[in-house]
Amino acid sequence: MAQIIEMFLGDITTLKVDAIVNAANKSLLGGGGVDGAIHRAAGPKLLEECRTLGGCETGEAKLTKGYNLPAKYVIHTVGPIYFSTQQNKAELLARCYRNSMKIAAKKGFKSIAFPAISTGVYSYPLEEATEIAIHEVRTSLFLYPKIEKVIFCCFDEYTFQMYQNKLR
Ligand code: AR6
Repeated sequence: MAQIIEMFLGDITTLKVDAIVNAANKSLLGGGGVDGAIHRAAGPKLLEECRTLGGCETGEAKLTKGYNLPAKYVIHTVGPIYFSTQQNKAELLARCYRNSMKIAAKKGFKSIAFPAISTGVYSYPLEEATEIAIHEVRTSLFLYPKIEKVIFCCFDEYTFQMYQNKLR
């Protein structure tokens, strides 16, 4: 089966895929940015399920249903906070992508969409974060041939351009 990496410019909550990834915080109880958008679009039941998960460590990922979202599931992952993480930032960010792809593979998902994890409120420099995202997704696609499509969802033109350049 052919595997593809696509780019999308816009709101991740509009994507009809098996799972969208949320750039959450350790509490998993919501926040701003993409996290806020996902909770608003999914409805209050998402928060209810998140409360049962006991939070999430940086670099780890946890699964919930998608509720009112067009996506069936949400994979919540927690990226590193760039200026308060001293060591291992790149590895922690890489783990977000790796662990999200691992969950997708385990659940038999065929399509998954990622936001640019950590590059908003958490201030990870976009160029380095993009390189990590692409490298980890490519490696995981090789490991998990049943995942057919990965979408990099970019919320602004600048991020979209960066992914476009790095994907070449
Ligand atoms: N669809 C796709 N991407 C989006 C959307 C959206 N609707 N909204 C924002 N982005 P951020 P982080 C982009 O700050 O840096 C939250 O408060 C955004 O433009 O959402 O990992 C959490 O609760 C940027 O490119 O996530 C945490 O406390 C990217 O998503 C904290 O922010 C990531 O920006 C996590 O910070």
